[in-house]
Amino acid sequence: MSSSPTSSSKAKKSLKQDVYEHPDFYKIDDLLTEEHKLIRSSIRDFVKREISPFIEDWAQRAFFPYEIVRKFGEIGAFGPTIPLEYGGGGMDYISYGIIMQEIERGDSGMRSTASVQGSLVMYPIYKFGNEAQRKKYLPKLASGEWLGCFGLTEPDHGSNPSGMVTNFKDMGDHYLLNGAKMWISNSPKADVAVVWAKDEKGRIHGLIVERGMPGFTTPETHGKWSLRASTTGELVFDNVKVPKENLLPNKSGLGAPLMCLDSARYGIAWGALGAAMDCYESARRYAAERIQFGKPIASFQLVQKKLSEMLTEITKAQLLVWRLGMLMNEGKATTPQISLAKRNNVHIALQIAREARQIHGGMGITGEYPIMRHMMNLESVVTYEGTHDIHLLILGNEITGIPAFN
Ligand code: TGC
Ligand code: FAD
Repeated sequence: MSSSPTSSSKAKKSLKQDVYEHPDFYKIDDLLTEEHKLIRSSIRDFVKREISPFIEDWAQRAFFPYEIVRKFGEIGAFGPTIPLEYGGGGMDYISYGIIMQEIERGDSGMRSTASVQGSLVMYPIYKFGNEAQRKKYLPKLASGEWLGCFGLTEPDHGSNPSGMVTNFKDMGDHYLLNGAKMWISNSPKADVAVVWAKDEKGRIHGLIVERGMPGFTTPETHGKWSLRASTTGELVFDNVKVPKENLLPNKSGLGAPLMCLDSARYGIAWGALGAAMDCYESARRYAAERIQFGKPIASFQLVQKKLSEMLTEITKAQLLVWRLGMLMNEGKATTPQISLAKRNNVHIALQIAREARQIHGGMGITGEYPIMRHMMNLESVVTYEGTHDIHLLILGNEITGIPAFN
């Protein structure tokens, strides 16, 4: 019987088994605590059990498995750094990063669901909300009873959110919200949306908008070739009456949503590394098993070059996020440091996915292996939360003191 991994039955078996173990060439595990390793193994087990066996089918069908929201709540994937009294995990930033890494190892779209809920919905309510808002929303979001979304991007204002036109007027006993947001992860299923809009003076504020408020709709965006297991849509506000108690009172201005983005971009730096490691491990195993010219393809220098370069970039990226996590724990991480890590790690993940795709030959384009799905997902990850070039400009501004955005 042939031992070729192109045999469909063997490929299916290996997909179901999900034998992933992470590469650790520089013994970075020695830098982690026992608690970090425990968190990693429990999330990894969850991904192997609840995501890996189904994700190819969900992605192929562009199906968002809504029941994953409750399951993420049960394993503590929502708001790991939010204090325990509000239902969060009360964990440090390395733990948060590890959770994002393990989930994105399974699928970037699944990580999107978790990081939007934690960093972009729970974080602003915790940070900029009052006590009544924290108590009302955070426990339900942490448990997965409610799903949230974050509305910053508009059809005509993506990289430049300060130009947003979504606005609200003070009507005495309520605010009247008008406008539209686009490309919003989770929106079609979300119970609550943290929406950024301008007041009558042009100042940006966060508002909590709830499903069911008349004039608020969330049309789904169809036809994506990326993040197909994540649901994406619009937020449309047509004279929506928002109660005054739904305004986040403790911070206004563009700095408020940008602070949320710092937290989410940090999680993405870890997450993209997870996708990169999955591609690398799959390519390493495939190269050892796949025979061409009478030998495993792993014996050819050009394949070894690809694998060596992948491991080099993964090791550098692992060190980068670990150090950044320590800075986050100390409250010392800066926005440009986060930009560097998000930009680098998503970039190397995309490069690794492309090289891994080549190592898998024709099999690399199928759903038998995770590569093509990771590659297509990463095309969104390199664009959202600030594009590759916007992060370059954030770094350029830091180096030179001259903003080159406009
Ligand atoms: P700029 O003039 O630099 O700053 C405006 C004000 O904000 C302050 N600020 C910050 N405050 C706190 N934390 C930060 N990180 C901050 N960064 C800036 C700044 O001091 C200033 O304050 P003030 O008092 O002087 O007004 O703003 P700018 O308009 O020039 O824009 C800079 C730029 C281009 C870097 C920024 O707009 C940007 O990052 N654009 C990219 C947009 C983006 O990332 N959108 C993401 C949307 S959400 C998303 O994609 C979710 S996907 C999630 C998923 O599915 O996983
Ligand atoms: P544009 O801003 O139009 O950029 C187009 C190109 O121009 C890019 O290459 C960009 O780098 C370049 N460019 C723009 N300005 C400059 C400049 N000054 N200098 C040099 N180059 C420049 N947003 C949310 O608010 N919430 C979400 O939950 C969310 N989820 C998303 C999910 C998906 C699947 C996707 C694809 C996007 C999501 N986004 C979300 C939106 C995302 O943040 C934006 O797509 C992103 O910020 C880029 O905006 P844009 O698509 O309008 O591109």
